[in-house]
Amino acid sequence: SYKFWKTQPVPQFNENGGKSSGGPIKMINLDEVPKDPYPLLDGFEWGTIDPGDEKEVGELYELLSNHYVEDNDSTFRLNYSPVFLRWALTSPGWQKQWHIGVRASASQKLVAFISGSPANIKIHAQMMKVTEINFLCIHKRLRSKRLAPLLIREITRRCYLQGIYQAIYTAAAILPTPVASCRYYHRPLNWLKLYESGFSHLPANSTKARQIAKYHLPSTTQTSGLRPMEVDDLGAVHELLERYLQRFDISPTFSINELRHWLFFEADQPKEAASKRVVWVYVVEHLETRKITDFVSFYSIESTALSHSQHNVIRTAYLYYYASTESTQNLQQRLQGLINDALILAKKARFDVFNALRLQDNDLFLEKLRFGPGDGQLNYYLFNYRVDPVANEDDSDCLVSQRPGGMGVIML
Ligand code: NHW
Ligand code: EN5
Repeated sequence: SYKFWKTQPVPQFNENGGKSSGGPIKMINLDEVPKDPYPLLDGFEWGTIDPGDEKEVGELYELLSNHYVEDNDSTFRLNYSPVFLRWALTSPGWQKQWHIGVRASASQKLVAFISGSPANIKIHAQMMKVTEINFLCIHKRLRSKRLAPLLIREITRRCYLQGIYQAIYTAAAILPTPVASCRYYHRPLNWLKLYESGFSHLPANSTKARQIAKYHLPSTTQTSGLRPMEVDDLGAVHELLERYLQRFDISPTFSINELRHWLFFEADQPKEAASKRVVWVYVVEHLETRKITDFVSFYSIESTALSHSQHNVIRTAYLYYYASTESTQNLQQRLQGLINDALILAKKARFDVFNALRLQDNDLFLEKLRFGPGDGQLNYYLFNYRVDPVANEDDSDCLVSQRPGGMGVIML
């Protein structure tokens, strides 16, 4: 019945048939924003996590690796690495006070967390500074005590005090009210391991050998001019991506500096972190003009296998941003080639599966490249902003846009 969410400036499920027009839901009066943190449960205190402090990142890693998101039947739990967390929490403009922890006063043990990171998004023609909320997590023994609403209220308060009145977030949970809802698709790279760990089933009419053959990939990439992105490509990739993202209903916009962080964070990492790489980026350089015509990227998250099996972890590559200069009539073929190369490169980097959501232009290649629908969906939400009802090509009875091309935002 959404006792908490009913009180928040988000569109409610039954709102006047979706006729209200787009814009902020509530104007925030700074005089009414509390200047002090909300009181916590007895025995607990607010703290922050400094992503530059190895010990504190270790504590956050410990909390998330044991208590963060699981799939519907608890076969796997997402296991974001410490380097990944540092990457996610240190984008340009990040603030320590938006990485909020809750500690047990006596032991100082970290028992809950929520993070906010600054971002800019474009909704239709409207540019907006927002906070991206992520890594909301409560220790399993502290669940169902209404601590989540408290964390959400506290980060909201801290955003308001910084003059940020809107937020974007994703969740598998269904809350009032998604702006888009995207299914996960999975492309096996190491089918046998996925099968042995309960990630993939053996279809009734197939055999292990046929499944392995079905997902076989060539050992070398096929797009001519494809190479790892270098720092000097940043300007070209920035231009390419900004142009490509323009046509989505909701999309992020990046400064060059932000894009350097999201695509080139690795370069700043100590050498010993190389095995824990988080993001892979490739560009296509035209052999004659030397122009960058396309790029593709993916990032790494492991999942812990929770039921005893011969495998402890699944290594997953997630499709991240990509862009192409190809015009509509050639885009499909171009993307099929480009993403297939990403599959080949991910397999070489020893990933077990390649994930993508049904958004952006992914419909142009998912089926052809043998991605299959997963059992999970990701819902996208905006806080304190109503979006004009979005045209829906799939299902006119559904409030939530399933139109794949409308969503350009990717969240980690
Ligand atoms: S989604 C990942 C969320 N984390 C997990 O699923 C980890 C495992 N689960 C847990 O740790 C990515 C707990 O179950 C959590 C809930 C913490 C999920 N988002 O404390 P109570 C993100 O990080 C509502 C929002 O008793 P709990 C995005 C629920 O509907 N609300 O539950 C985060 C109910 O409210 P209702 C969620 O199980 C976005 C209330 O929480 C939710 O002990 C946050 C119950 O609270 C979810 N994923 O803890 C919003 N799951 O109204 C940001 C449940 O129904 C908003 N709930 O009574 C913007 C803020 C910034 C604004 C700035 C302008
Ligand atoms: C915050 N920014 O449900 C993000 N994963 O489909 C947090 N299923 O991996 C929110 N259940 O379908 C994250 N295999 C929300 C996602 C939560 C995790 C989640 C789903 C997504 C998932 C797998 C494993 C299911 C295990 C049993 C799945 C089928 C693969 C098959 C391969 C061959 C072709 C058909 C599909």
